[in-house]
Amino acid sequence: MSVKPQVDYTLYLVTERSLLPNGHEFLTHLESCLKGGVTLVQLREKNLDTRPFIDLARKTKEITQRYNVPLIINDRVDVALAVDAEGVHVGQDDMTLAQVRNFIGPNKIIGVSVNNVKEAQDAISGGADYLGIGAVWFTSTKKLSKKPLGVDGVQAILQAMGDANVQTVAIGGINQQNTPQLMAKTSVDGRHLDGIAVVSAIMSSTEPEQTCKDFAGVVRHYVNKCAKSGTPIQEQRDTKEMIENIIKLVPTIRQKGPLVHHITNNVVINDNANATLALGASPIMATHPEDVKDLAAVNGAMVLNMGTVDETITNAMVLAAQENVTHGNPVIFDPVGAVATNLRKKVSARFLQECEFTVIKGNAGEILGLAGKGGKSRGVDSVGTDDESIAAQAVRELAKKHKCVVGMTGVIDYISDGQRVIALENGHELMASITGSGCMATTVVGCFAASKLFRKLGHSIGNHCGVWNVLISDFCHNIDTVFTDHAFITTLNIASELAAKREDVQGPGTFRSALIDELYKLSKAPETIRSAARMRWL
Ligand code: 3NM
Ligand code: MG
Repeated sequence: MSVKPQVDYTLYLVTERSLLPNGHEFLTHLESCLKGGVTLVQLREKNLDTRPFIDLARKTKEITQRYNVPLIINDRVDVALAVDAEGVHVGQDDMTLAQVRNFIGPNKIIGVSVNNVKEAQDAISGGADYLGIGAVWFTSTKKLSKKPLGVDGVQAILQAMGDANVQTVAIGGINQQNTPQLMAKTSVDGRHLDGIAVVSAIMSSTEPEQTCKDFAGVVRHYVNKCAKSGTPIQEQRDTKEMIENIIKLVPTIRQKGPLVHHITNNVVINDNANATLALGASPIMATHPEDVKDLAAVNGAMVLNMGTVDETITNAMVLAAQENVTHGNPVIFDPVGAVATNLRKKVSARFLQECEFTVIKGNAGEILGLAGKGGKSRGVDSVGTDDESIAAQAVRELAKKHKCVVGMTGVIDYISDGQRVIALENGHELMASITGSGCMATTVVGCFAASKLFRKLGHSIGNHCGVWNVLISDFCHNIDTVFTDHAFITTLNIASELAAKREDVQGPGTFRSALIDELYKLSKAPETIRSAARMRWL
C-alpha cells in the first residue's frame, strides 16, 4: 500500500515539448531540469494519442523517479494509472475532483487550476492537494479565457484560503525577472505561494540546468523569508555596494538597448527621448491605443507621465499600464501636478485605483500630496518640505499602500520600498531652473528598469545567465533591484553636477544641453559615479 508522497512545490515544471530549443531532445532536457532542481514535473500533452502518451509518460517517469521527483499527469487519469504516476492535474473543464479521486485513490496527488476565490474554495473543500493559481500574467503558452490575475489577484486568492491545508503554486507568464516580485508581493497574512509552475521559461531555455538552479534559488529565498516574517524584511544594503552595482549596470542599458515606451507630456517629449538615447536605450513616444497594445508585447519598460491631461491620453495610459503589467514589463508612473487641480486629483486617483505600478516617482509636492501630507503644487513646480521625517513617512506610506517603489525628487531625493528609505544627495540647483528635469529622472528610472528585463524566451535568459546571477547575488531580489533602480536617479544627479561645473555652461539654456551630454558621457564611463555618489539610509 503506497502512501501519498511528500511534495516540494518550489519549482514545478509543466512540460510543452513544442517549445524545446533546436537540437534539444525532450528526455535529455528534462533530466537537465531535474539536475538543476525542478521539484515536481507535470507531463502536459494536448495532442498525443493514448498509446504514445502512455509510452512517453513511462519514459518520463523512469527519469523523474531517479531524481525522486513526483510525476503528475495533466488531465488524463487513464495515463496516470497506466504508469502509476504520483498524481493528476485537472482544470475547470476536466473531470471533477471527486471523479478523479474516485479513480486514483486517496494516496495520489490531485492539483486543480483555479482562477478565482470561488474555484479555490471549491477545490479546497473537494480535497485538492494543491492549487495552480493562474494565469498570473499574459502567456503565449496557453490561450487564456480570462484576464490575467496580476499579483493582486493571486494575493486575493491566497488571502481567502486562510489556513486551509492545501499547497499553492502560481502559473502563467512567470520568468526569472518577475519571480521575485510574484513571491514577495503575493505573500499575505502568513500565507505565501509554495512555489511556481513554469512552462516556456524552462522548456525553451538553452541552459535548462542553470535556468532551473536560478529559479529554484529565488523561490527558496522567498519561501524562507515569507515563512519567517510574513512579509520579507528588506535589509539596508551597503551603499558602497549599491554604487558599485549602479556602475556595473549602467553599461547594460547600452548593451541591451531596451525599448522604453513613453506616454509623456507635450513639454518634455523631446528631452525625455534624448535622455533615453543618451543612456543607450531606445525611446518610443507613442500614444495611440493600437500602438500601446503592440508595444506592450515587446520586452521593455513603460514610462507614464501624467503631465498633459487629456481624456484620450489618459485612457491610453491606463490601457498601457494594464497591458504592460500583464506582459510583465515594469511600469513607472510620474503623477505630474497630481494635486495641483481638481482634474489632476481625479485623474491621479484613477491611475492609482486602476493600475499596478512598479515605481511611482514624483516631486515633493506631488508625492506629499498623494500621501496626504499636505504637499502643494504651484502649477507643476514642486513645493516640498524641509522636514526629512515627513518626506520619509510620505514615501514609505505611499510605497506600502501601493505595493511599489516610491521616489520623491527634490534638493534631496527620497526613495522607499515600503520599509526602507534612502536619501540621494547628489544634484544641482540648476536642475530646478529647467523644465522637465524631474520627468527626465523618471525616464532614467525607466531605462534602468528596462535594462534588467530578461527576454521571456529561455534562450536569451540563458545568454544573460551571468548577468542574472550577478543580480541575484548582488541585489538579492527584485523589489530590491527596482528599489535600487531608483537610486539610479543618482546618475542623472551626478550628470547635473558635472554639467553645472562646465565652463561653457552659462545658465539654464546651456545647462539643458550639457546635462544630456554628461548623461551620455557617464553612460560610457560610469566609473565617475564611484567618487561622486552620495546616498544614505534613513
Ligand atoms: N495554465 P508559461 S497558464 C498551462 O492559467 C498553463 O491555468 C495556465 O505557461 C492557467 O509559463 C499556463 O509559458 C501556461 O507562461 C503557462
Ligand atoms: Mg486541463
